[in-house]
Amino acid sequence: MQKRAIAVQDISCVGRCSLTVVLPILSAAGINTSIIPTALLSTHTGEFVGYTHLDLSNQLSPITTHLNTLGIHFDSFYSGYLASSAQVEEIIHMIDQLCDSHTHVFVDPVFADHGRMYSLMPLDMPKHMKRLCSHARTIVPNITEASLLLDQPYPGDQLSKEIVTDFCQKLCDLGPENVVITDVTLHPGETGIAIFTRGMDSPIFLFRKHYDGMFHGTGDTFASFLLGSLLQGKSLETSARIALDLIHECIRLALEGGEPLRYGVPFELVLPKFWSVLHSD
Ligand code: PXL
Repeated sequence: MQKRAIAVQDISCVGRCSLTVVLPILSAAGINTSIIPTALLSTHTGEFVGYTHLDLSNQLSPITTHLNTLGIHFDSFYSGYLASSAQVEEIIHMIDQLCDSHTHVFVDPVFADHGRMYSLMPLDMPKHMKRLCSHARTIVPNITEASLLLDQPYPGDQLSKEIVTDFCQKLCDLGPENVVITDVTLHPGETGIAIFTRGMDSPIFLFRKHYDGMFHGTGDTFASFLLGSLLQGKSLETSARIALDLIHECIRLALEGGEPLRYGVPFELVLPKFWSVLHSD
């Protein structure tokens, strides 16, 4: 039976992030993917000026109420970028209405990167997002979001294995079983991820060559590869490894292709590889 997911995040018309990335990647993984848009923007909020922003909060409850009457089972509920901190309550309500005990609740607490909150993000978002994380089975913060969720200083280039381990343990204590932290740099020239499941003493670290630059939408792209792979039955570690290799290749292709980086990464070009890696043992 085909797996079914529902992705709850914004539509940014241009810039390859959130739903315009999540939907094709989960579909390429063979997942029947529904969406609930949280906001409609002309572009993402990084490196563009003059973008439009329509908060769709007033649609969330009516959509949820209607979908609830359909009685469908979602194998995964995936939340990402939210238009306001008030939307967190709506998302928790959606989880209550649309998920059952078998639904993999996957939360990407999208609100900050490189030590700073995104433009338009209310300052109380980390506090609210922390509540949402407590409802998740898996969360995928970057290192900036991890520190803000835990109300810890952003470690910057002081980051160490001990700090990442502490963050992973404390994030698990909020409720999730799995934590994957992205944008982990312990040594110059390398960036990677920390993969942690409750009960582990320390995370599994995976590193790849570091590319300089701001790569918009790569958190959403990484998370979508990870979830697609998890839903196809791969383990957390294998899925995270697949997602890391693919996002690394996307960034390499973005730099090679020469398109301005604000237009996101060419994830379309690695979808055939994603499909074949999902179908190999
Ligand atoms: O990629 C995260 C993201 C999603 N959606 C919007 C954004 C961003 C990051 O800047 O602005 C609208």
